[in-house]
Amino acid sequence: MNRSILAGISSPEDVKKLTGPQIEQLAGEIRKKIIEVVGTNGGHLSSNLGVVELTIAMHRVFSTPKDSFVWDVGHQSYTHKMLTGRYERFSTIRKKDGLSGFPKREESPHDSFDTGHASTSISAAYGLLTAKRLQGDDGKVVAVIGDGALTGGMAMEALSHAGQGNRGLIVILNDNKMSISPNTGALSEYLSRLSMGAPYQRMKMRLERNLRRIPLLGNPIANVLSRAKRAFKGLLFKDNLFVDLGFEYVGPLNGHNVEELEKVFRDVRALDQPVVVHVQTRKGKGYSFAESDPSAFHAIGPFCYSDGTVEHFDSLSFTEAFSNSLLAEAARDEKIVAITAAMVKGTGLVPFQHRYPERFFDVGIAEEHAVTFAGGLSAGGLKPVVAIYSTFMQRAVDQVIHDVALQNLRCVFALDRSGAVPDDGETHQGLYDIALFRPVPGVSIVCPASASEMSLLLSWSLRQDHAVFVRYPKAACPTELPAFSLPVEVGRGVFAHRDGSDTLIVCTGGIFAEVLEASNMLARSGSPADSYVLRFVKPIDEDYFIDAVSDYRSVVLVEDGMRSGGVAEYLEFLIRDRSPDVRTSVMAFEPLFYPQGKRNEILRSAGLSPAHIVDEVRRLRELTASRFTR
Ligand SMILES: Cc1ncc(C[n+]2csc(CCOP(=O)(O)OP(=O)(O)O)c2C)c(N)n1
Repeated sequence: MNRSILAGISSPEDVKKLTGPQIEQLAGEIRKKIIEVVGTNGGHLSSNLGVVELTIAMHRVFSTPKDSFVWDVGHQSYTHKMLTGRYERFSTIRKKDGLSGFPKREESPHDSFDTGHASTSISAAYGLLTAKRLQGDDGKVVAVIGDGALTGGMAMEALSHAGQGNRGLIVILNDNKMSISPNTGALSEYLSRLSMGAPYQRMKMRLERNLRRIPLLGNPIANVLSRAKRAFKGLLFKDNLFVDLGFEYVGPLNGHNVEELEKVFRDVRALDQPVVVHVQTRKGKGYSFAESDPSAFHAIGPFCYSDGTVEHFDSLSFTEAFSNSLLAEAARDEKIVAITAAMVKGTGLVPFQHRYPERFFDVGIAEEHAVTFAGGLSAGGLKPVVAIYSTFMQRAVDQVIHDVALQNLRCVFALDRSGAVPDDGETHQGLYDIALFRPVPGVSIVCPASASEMSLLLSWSLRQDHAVFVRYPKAACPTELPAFSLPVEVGRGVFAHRDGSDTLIVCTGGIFAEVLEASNMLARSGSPADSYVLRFVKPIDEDYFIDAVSDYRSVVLVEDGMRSGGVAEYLEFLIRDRSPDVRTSVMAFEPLFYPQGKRNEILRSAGLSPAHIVDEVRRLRELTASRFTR
């Protein structure tokens, strides 16, 4: 057995010294490690297996941190992490206090920009490059972007800007024909058509580089040739979007051939023009289960190596509850259409897609477009349901305001992964949606606490003539309670438990499971508290709410979103104003970025675990008791 090469790599300089056979061995070891660690911790498997050779070739030609790599989304950066001194810690990836599953500047000088959301890499890379040049630094900057992320509007905006800039930005387009699911849209078909002309591209680039080395005459000749080439290529290969935007274009290349990649990267490194290097890779390469179903292994929980099976949980998730409720509504109303921005599986829309293909739209990684498209569908008489993770909906705040709310268009926004989001870290937390959308005039926000509330509230949402957000966490639905089946009354919540306690816990639906656990702990200790689930974050029937809380001595308000701008903060003001004798306390996320961990770890670090809720109830009770005995 050969000695491990991977274990001996402490920096990219070590990668540069390897011979051909050693590189092959290294690629095998990296794949093995990725499969082993993702099998244990969960993570992004398919995308990482696809870029092993690409990353090795990049590190053999470029030298980070003098040169900079910007990984789009960053979910494919595992090989980069292992080659840049993080092999020893790799098994901690995505765990609390461990390595992040995404690039992080604070983690390593080799990570030049934090990513997590798609389509940012070209903008960030162009910014880094411009900063380098303006400060006399000749380091190279490489953006690596997938064909999925290229469908995002930001990527197009950045190409348009950087193509004009004439600085040597290098964009590696990692084309595996997949987003999470097969990539959609005209752009993806367009990339397939670009597969002609690779040898021509390489020959031309070498010729141009050699010409430019000739003193005096070289540059003018190369410029004439370059112009002629564009006209010639226009005839031969029709147009090329990247060339039209001002980039040189090379490719497509075999993204698993390190030698070929290296040669081209060396050529490209010497260019001082923006260039797109089109690389074709196989998503999931080297693990048969991931190769045959890359989508299933895109982002995956712990799985069994030998048969690729994932542990299955019996309990119904909020995503499944949404999926079922939407199907039931869609069967009753053919005006309902569903939209996703490249997250058909994650948002639970696969059954809808199969049952109603003509009423289903995957718009690609294009949240802004998804919302305005829904606005158009709504103005045209349909009932759009846009299912987007809370964190990605941040992209579309203006579209909600300008293209939906302002025109009072009916539209349902299903915000999956609201609240504390496990494993992915700061970039993926769903903590901001309430504070972002509560101030928007005319919209409603509802938070189901269970599967039956999901069904009732989604049904209510689809009967409104304005925009409604339905927000719910990545979690199992808690046990049903009779209160959750009570009919929806606008602006009013329901008492989950009411036993005449002097303390009430008020909560948003997404954190009811933790409130329930806290209530049980309090009941077991002989000092129960009542609990009230808001259902509505907006609107709030203020009179009804004040009536509901004013019998209590103390009220603890718990919210799975930011304190600032949240509903709990607002209700606390309301109580202080209208029922000043009631002592209140708000438990919500503080203005911090919350790092990765399991859901319960994140809630614990935010002071929102069941034990924290119990402590807060007790603290408030004691304060209240001392006030009343004084
Ligand atoms: C704004 C935004 N929307 C959605 C996602 C979820 N997401 C993560 S990776 C991915 C697919 C990326 O596809 P591609 O860029 O082709 O990379 P690949 O995984 O195929 O290597 C999506 C949709 C995201 N990270 N950011």
